[in-house]
Amino acid sequence: MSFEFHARLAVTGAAGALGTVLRAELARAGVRTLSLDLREPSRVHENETFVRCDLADAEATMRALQGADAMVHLGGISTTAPFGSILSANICGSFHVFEAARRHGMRRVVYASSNHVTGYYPSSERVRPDMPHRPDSFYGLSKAFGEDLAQLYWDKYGLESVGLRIGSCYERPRDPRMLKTWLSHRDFLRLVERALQAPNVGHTVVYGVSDNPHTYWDADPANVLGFTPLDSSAACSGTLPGEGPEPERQGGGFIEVDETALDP
Ligand code: NAI
Ligand code: 15L
Repeated sequence: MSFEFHARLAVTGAAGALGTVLRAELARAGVRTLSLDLREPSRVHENETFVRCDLADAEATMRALQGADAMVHLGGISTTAPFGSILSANICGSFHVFEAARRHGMRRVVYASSNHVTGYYPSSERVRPDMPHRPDSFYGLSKAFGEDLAQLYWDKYGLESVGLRIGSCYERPRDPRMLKTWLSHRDFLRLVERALQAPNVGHTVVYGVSDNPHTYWDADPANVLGFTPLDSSAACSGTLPGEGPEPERQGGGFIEVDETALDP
């Protein structure tokens, strides 16, 4: 991995699963990192400054992101949740983050979008990033908002961004659906590195998925970033509990959740 940063990289969602994986790699590469989260990460590395910050708080987010040259925006709610919490953490939070990037003159934002932007497509369909959004949840809807926000900030303010529609990023696939959606940690790190460093991305959206034998998505657009996956779920096929019929819709379990029923 060659994270060639001479300036400072901001990482939101630093204490989360992917933030933890990414910051460990940034620390190994000696990148100066400005980390934000609601909660303190279990470890703060050398070359890293941690700021506790609620992204729903515009002023605090603006202040916390001062001095960063680019950003990987991972922070927010990462699953289905009532609309009120999605609104503050993901929708307002992403707006504050992009606005801070603009005001502080950052050169690029890498945005952790999600496959749930298109989770309502049938499992039988192959989906490309340029096809219409079909979110499967308020969560997926907030990620669709984030992608459009990124497009607006590119068109209107020239702030470059890459939206990564991450599949299922875990150490190993955990269920049969993930045989199709899995993104290994190693491929995640390589994808983020390319998203930060590929030239002239404008506003680009790609699916983040490993080289699995079958997948729902056209992963080729990620080639424009110079990314080709190294890992595959093939070795895990036949080893997972409950292997059986695949979900009818790509979003799997997110389809079943009625988030309106979650609201207090
Ligand atoms: P995570 O839930 O482990 O981490 C998210 C972090 O954001 C948490 O540490 C949380 O404290 C922080 N956060 C939540 N609300 C916040 C707020 N208002 N202000 C500041 N920080 C806040 O999620 P994970 O797995 O690390 O995912 C990172 C990003 O990637 C998320 O945006 C998620 O939606 C996206 N993603 C992840 C996938 C995966 O397979 N892990 C798949 C698709 C998308
Ligand atoms: C996501 O967007 C979630 O953040 C993650 O926890 C997984 O559920 C993943 O999608 C998935 O679709 O498997």
